[in-house]
Amino acid sequence: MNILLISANLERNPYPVFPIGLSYLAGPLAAAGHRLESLDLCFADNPETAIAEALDRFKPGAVVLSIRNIDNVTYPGSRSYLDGVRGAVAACAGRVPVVLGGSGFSLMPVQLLSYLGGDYGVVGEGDEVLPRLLDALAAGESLGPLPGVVTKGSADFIPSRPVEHIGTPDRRLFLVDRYRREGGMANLQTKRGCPFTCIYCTYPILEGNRLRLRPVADIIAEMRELVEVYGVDYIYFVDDIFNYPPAFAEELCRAITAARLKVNWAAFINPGFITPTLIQAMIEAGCDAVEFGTDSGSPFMLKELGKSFGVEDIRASSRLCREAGVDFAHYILFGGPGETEGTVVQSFCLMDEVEPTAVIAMTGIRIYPGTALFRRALEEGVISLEDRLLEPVFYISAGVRETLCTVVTEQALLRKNWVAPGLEINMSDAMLEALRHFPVRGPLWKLMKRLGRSRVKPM
Ligand code: B12
Ligand code: SF4
Repeated sequence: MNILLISANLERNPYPVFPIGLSYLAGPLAAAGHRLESLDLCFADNPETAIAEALDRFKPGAVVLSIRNIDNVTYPGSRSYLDGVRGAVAACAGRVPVVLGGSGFSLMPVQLLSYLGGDYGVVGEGDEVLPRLLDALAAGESLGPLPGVVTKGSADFIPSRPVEHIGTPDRRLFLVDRYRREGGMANLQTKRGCPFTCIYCTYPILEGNRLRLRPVADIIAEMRELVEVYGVDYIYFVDDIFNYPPAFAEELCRAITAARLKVNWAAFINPGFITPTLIQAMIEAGCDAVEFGTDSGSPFMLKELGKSFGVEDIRASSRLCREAGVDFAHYILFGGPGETEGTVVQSFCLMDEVEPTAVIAMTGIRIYPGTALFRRALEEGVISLEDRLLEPVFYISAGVRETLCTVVTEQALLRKNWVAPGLEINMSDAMLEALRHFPVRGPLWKLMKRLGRSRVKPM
């Protein structure tokens, strides 16, 4: 069967992100005998016209539409992408069966299938479920309940089993070079899953809480292909946590070094699992920037948010990065349960002390079904069971609900290394567009160091 793979992600901030999820599906679908074409709406002048043209020419038997993001998870300044996705689905509807999937879709699959108007949805990993679904459609079989599949009108679904052998994405149909030019990098996944239990986080819901590691040899081969075939010189590892388990991260870094690949890279890091040996191994392997999912500088808030590390880990891991000369950013999430002006100040103080290259601050925490924060918000009456949450609702603790944005704005403006996307501090669409013209490789926040040090003495 002809299958059209559509990436519906139009977001170009902080930079256009290669549709790695869809490229993971291309291999298994081609192996099942389907003929594939891809259409990336990020670079289409008019997405709906581009879809109509592709349907007329390629005449697919099914459309596979990937929904990476449903909104920008930013408060204030929230932006929903759902109208655009709905338009893309409508451009196919009635002409060809449409299967929806992707991380954004999987967060609220039943509601989204109904709202967006597709025929089928796949929840979570599509590598094994999607070929099964398309085989059944191609054979004209009536669909019994397939694990991982939501069908139009159904109110529930049976969860699928996690993929045991994570393969290698097939990028041949996709615009690797365009993303390299416009986004500056490629992306790569070394494992799936997160065993931790931060109260607001969807990653364990999306990828499962059991770690599944890819064979190191497969990762090296994929990196080599990116560098030698596609001319990539910067990679972002999209793992939920790159440095967990630490032994695997170290083994991988040693293998990257041994492979002598001319490539630099960045990744999400947990402050709890960094040792001098690991950071050295990372740097030798080409790492030049890390992003810590720190969330708070307050010991009380770290506990409330369910973090697996404490303030001492934040201090120690920051010191290791500074001494090793690797750029590092801390992500701070303000407004969680129990946040007060006092705990907000503690986060500013700790960041002043550990002097990261950049601090990325979010005000308010988006509430997603299935998380502990969702249950807490229900108990507190912040949301009700009737709320669909397709349009984002943000949790902001009662203690700072009225003042959070003002306090964070005042304090962040005093510091040169703070970025607060929701408050447009050191980050706006126009600024990102301008920054892209600088010769920076890797995350744009690395440019913050050119702005010089903070204007305040540590609080
Ligand atoms: C790494 C990451 C980033 C990195 C990306 C770096 C890079 N160069 O790639 C950075 C930090 C830049 C980033 C930015 C953003 N991100 Co982000 N990111 C992630 C993360 C952790 C992994 C994404 C990934 O690559 N996964 C690996 C691939 C292989 O998995 P996948 O895409 O999910 O695909 C699988 C399945 O979903 C499925 N599938 C995919 N498509 C389809 C289609 C069909 C039809 C089917 C059947 C199946 C299917 O099969 C695939 C293989 O199993 C996810 C959280 C997570 N754990 O998923 C958030 C996540 C995707 N990000 C999210 C968001 C919101 C953003 C931003 C908008 C945030 C912001 N305001 O800046 C931006 C958008 C950037 C952009 N231009 O699109 C949200 C999206 C949810 C939402 N509310 O919309 C997520 C889910 C995190 C969350 N909050 O829960 N992100
Ligand atoms: S915030 Fe990080 S460590 Fe915590 S559950 Fe999410 S991915 Fe895991």
